[in-house]
Amino acid sequence: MLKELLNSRKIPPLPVASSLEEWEALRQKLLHTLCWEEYGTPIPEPEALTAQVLEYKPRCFGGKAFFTRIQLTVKIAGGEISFPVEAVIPNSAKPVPAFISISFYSHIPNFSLPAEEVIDGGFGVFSFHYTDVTTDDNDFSTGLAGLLGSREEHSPGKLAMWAWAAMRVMDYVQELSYIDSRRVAVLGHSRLGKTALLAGALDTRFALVISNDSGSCGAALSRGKEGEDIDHITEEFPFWFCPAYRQYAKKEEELPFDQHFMLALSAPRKVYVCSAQEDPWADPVSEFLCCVAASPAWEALSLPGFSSPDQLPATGDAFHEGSIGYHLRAGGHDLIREDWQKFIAFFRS
Ligand code: GTR
Repeated sequence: MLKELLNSRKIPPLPVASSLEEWEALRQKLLHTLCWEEYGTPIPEPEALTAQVLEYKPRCFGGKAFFTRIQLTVKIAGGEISFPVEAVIPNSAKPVPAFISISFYSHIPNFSLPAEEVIDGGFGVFSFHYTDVTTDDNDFSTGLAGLLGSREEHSPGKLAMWAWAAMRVMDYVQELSYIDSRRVAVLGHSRLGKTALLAGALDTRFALVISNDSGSCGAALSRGKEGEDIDHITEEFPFWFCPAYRQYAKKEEELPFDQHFMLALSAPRKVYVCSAQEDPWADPVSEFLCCVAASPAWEALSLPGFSSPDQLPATGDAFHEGSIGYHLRAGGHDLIREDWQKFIAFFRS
């Protein structure tokens, strides 16, 4: 039944490779196509990066963790930008794994980040507010956007800029002695879930890539998708993408890829997709099918892919056995404690 459903979407077959070397070359080609057509060409690496500690609390959550707030300053050819990053890290004798959260909030904890629970799980968490990097609108004259020159057909959109910022946080994190930099996940919800997927595709330092309710142009197949489609999203949020992407509005069938390519770009690392039952705009079915369709990338490398049953999941089901994790949560479009609990369990597995 699932196979038929997927076949009915008529998505392009995913190119795969059986050796890591071949896959990396292919992955770069696929990444280039996705960036060129959808998110815009990647922003170059920075020339310099500095971090200034603004605040440090050696003991929080009863002494289980410490808190820091730093100001990250990044220099690129066009100039310099600066944005704050907050972190809560377990007070541990050994380096700990961590999440980098691309966030709608400026501070932690917050409604979407149960920091104490993350600490208790043995993880640190770094978080930055996405609009501190560049605004979420058509203004390309300020913040990071203002440093990148004129906006052309294939220039990076705002998702690519926020993804770039997550990579700069990783530049900082990988130098910290108290973090196990081989175990750092990138995570975001909704538009920031799309952003997390792109960051994970661009930067293989992320061991796990987590998309929460990212939907259209994130973890959901575009072909046959319910709710938000390319026409809606490029009409309302043209600035998230490169201008050229608009040509696929109502012409999904002409895309040379579908979003399962995006999920596959995380291979051979791990990726997690979370959907919410009352989120038809994102379309949980198209997110689940996208996981099924991305699975061959791992399988070709003799890694476990997506161990899906032959049916759509019931609410609460999580598939943790493979390299792709998935759960469908009851309730609406949100990132909540229950989601974090599943991410933590998956990251540990
Ligand atoms: C919606 C948008 C979605 C999703 C969401 C969000 O308005 O249509 O693609 O990203 O915003 O970011 O909250």
